[in-house]
Amino acid sequence: MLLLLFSALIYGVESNIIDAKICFPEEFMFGVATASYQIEGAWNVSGKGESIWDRYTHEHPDRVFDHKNGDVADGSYYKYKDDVALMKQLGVGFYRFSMSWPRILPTGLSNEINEDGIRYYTELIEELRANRIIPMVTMYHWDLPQTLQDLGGWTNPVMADYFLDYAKVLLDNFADKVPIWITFNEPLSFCHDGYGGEDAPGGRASGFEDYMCGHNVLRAHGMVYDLYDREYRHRVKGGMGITLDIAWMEGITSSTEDQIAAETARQFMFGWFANPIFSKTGDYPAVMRKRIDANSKKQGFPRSRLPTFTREEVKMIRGSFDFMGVNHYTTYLVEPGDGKVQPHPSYYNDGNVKLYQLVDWPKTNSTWLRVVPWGFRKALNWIKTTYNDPLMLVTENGVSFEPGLKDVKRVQFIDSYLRSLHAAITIDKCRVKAYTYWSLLDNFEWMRGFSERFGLTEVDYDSPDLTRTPRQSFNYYKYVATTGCLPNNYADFTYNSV
Ligand code: GBH
Repeated sequence: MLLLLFSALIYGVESNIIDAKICFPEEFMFGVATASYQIEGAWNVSGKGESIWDRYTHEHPDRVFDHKNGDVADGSYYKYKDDVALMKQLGVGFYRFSMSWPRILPTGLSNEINEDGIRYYTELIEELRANRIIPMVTMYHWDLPQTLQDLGGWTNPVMADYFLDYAKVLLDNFADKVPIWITFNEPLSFCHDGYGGEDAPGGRASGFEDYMCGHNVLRAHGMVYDLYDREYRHRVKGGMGITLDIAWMEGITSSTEDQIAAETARQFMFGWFANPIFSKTGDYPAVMRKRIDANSKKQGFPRSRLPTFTREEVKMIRGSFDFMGVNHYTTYLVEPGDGKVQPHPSYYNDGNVKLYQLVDWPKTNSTWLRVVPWGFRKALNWIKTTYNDPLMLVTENGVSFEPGLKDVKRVQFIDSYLRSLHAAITIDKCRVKAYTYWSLLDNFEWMRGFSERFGLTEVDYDSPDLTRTPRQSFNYYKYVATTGCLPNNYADFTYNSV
């Protein structure tokens, strides 16, 4: 007995020496993220215009898993001070949130500014600054004004001009108070899922409208960066980038075919938007150009379904960043598809790869999301080598589990992904300067409604005041955000511990 106790003590001491504490660099920042439609509610209050998500969820409640919508959501339009108080308690250095285009410009156009929209975001930013939390603003997180969708939305080239007008309103009002700007959140998601799939506006013209959307979004991004560069940068302190989603694509075997398929998948999913902005050459990835041109021809189209940039556009878009925003959640295994060109075009047929996830990768509450921490490190390294070592901010990483305050699985998820990130930074020298957990709060999870919970904070949607209660993971993340280190034993972070 004594001997056992003694050896346990030795083991404890030894393991403390061996497991040196994992700490992030001094200047590394921790934050949390949300997005306007997912949390604000107040969908038709004080002059706000209708967005495509308002229209879509109202017209097609059946398409949303729980038939719900963001009309009320977390009520953050009213409760933003509670949200900031939570962040203060959490000890994060910054808050990534998005501005609602139709709340600021109800018709989408800048000749009519909704003063209440400006007031709301001004007060939110002031509340953050009063609590020493840096605002990081996403200009567009998917809630396009419906009026602009009536013109074709992102498939219409004119949208780039209207986005530029909108961006100018934001910069005129907030550039001196907001140091970090993100033009778009995940163009792959809102172009492909929105115009080629099931998300709002529900275009479902994959292989066609999604490419048009991507093209106009890239042009819009380049134009807004150029505006920032010319008219704001010299008088404000800050920078601008774009946020792209990278699911890590790993060859299913080390065979050449599988490795090529994995690289093709990376180019179609990430390179589509990253290559025009972050590569030395600019423009679309060669493999996309080649495949979509060839498939279009075989399908009898007189021109490629993938639009072409002018030489000036390639130049304008190339290098239009101060940092790369990276969203990362999960990993897939890749092998080549059947190689057949279908008569009916689609983005998936153009890419022609098969994606898998292993059954022994831990499940979450989202079918697409399995827990694969090592993919994070690989993804960051691939970005580092492919795009010449850009400065990166992780703008989202998170996980959904069933409701409940004792979310030890979420603690495990964050801890394992942070270890992977730490290795990428300290061992591989990836230049990552920030990590953002998605999300501060449970929120409206798009087509999954409120059925998928990503929050460090639980929201009780049955209570009249939408009560917010910190989960165990909130306490864990508080330790990380305030110390910059991972706890040696995260089991210490029980629900009652803070
Ligand atoms: C992020 O996207 C979003 O930026 C954020 O708004 C969202 O709340 C968060 O993820 C959590 O989901 O259902 O099989 O069709 C992450 C990338 C791309 C992941 C679309 C889910 C749909 C898969 N997302 N994808 S499926």
